Amino acid sequence: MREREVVVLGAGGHGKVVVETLAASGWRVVGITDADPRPRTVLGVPVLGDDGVLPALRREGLAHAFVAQGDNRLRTRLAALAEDLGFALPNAVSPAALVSPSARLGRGVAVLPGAVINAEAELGDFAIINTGAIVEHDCRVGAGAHIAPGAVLAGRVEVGPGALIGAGAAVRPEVRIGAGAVVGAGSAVVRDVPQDAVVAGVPARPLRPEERSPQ
Ligand code: JB2
Repeated sequence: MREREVVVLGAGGHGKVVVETLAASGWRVVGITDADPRPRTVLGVPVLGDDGVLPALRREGLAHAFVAQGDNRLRTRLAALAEDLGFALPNAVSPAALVSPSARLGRGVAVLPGAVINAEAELGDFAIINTGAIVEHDCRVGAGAHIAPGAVLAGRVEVGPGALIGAGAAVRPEVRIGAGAVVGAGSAVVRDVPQDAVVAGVPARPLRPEERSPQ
């Protein structure tokens, strides 16, 4: 009876989108946890408290959790917490996304409305493919990475774990983006980006620390 029930971790902007995406794909979202535990509803779903309520939910037989945090590190950390508590982490795949039957998805992955995942692309655990993003054939998106709205990864691009590809950025075929790197919104990435680098612009170039906006 409870196999299509899920709790969502995060009542913010991403949480909202995830709640709708899960509901549209046949899940019943029974509640949300948030660092701000005040009772309220988000799109009609109750905020049950902070993550301290998760063990009780698990004991009551709830088996699934989805971590809806845009911050890559926090999302990955909370996913480990939820799994340690014994929750399974399903994917949230919008029925309005196009996912190739040959694409491979890990667990806890969000594929939001209008996203396209093409042939034999691989999406690592807890990745976000945000609204309208395109992940072309044979791309590999690492665990905990985020491809922001409208970003385009051309064929065979590799995005390392925890990297962020900003909204509307475009990445040329076969380019490799290192783990934890950040690509600014609207950038055109035409060469490899090292681990933890921050790049932006057309073509994308490294940003000095004082040029970076706070994340
Ligand atoms: O440890 C936590 C925790 N820390 C912060 N556990 C839980 N369960 N919740 C936590 N939060 C809560 O996450 C905050 O109290 C807040 O309600 C929520 C984060 O909301 P916010 O709207 O600031 O960010 P977001 O992660 O939902 O969305 C960001 O990333 C998305 C991908 C925004 O930048 C969005 O615009 C973006 N689309």
